[in-house]
Amino acid sequence: MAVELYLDLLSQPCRSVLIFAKKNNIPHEVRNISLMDGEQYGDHFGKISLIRKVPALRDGDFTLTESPAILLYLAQKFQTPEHWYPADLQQRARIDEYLSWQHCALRLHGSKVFWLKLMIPEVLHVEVPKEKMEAAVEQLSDSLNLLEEKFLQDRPFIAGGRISLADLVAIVEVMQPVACGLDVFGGRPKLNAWRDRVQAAIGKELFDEVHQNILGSQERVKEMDGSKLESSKAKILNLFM
Ligand SMILES: N[C@@H](CCC(=O)N[C@@H](CS)C(=O)NCC(=O)O)C(=O)O
Repeated sequence: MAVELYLDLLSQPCRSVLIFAKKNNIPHEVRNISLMDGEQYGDHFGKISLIRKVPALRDGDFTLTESPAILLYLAQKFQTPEHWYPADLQQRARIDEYLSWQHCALRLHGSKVFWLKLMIPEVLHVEVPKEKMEAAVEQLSDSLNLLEEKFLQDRPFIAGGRISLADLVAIVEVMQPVACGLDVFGGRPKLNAWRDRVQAAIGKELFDEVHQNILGSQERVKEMDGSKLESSKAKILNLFM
């Protein structure tokens, strides 16, 4: 039976889940939840996830939230190739270490730049002070430094010689600030080379297909109706400003 994946591809963790499912030929059906239209607050989605965030998974009577948990569930249930989450204790621990770190670092900082540079001024029509923007770019830069210096070091991928869940979760976060026009890879040859390896391991076609929406954001904001975000506006500003 196919698992149901509740996704909005503007969301980084949703992209990692979809890439993983497609790359590994996991039988799945996508249920689109448009965050811009507030569909996460609907009655049906409330039965899938009380947290009301995407991604979420339904497998028969079983429901699951949180992308690392979903990725690990899919990897174990469908016995995906070992390199995604190797049996070796220390390689596995390296992946767990990255997955634990990234929420409050690369994920938070990349999202913040995306919202401050694009969504808040262009869709919510709130001016972002220059110092706030600069501080957010600086925080993101610190996280990217750690990705390069601590997590990658001189290895081709985070856990060693092959792509793992850690690289997948990392690349989708790195692409978020790229989507608002920030030159994330400039002056970072190590990050550039890693991105190329990750893209090649995923497959360029799949990578581009899943990132198509988010990479069109600078154009799409022009048509977005900010009033749809009115009920979440205070929460968003509180989180990022
Ligand atoms: N820790 C969660 C984060 C999920 C999350 O923050 N999802 C966002 C989109 S990236 C969401 O659904 N936001 C909707 C909302 O907060 O209303 C994961 O890794 O899956």
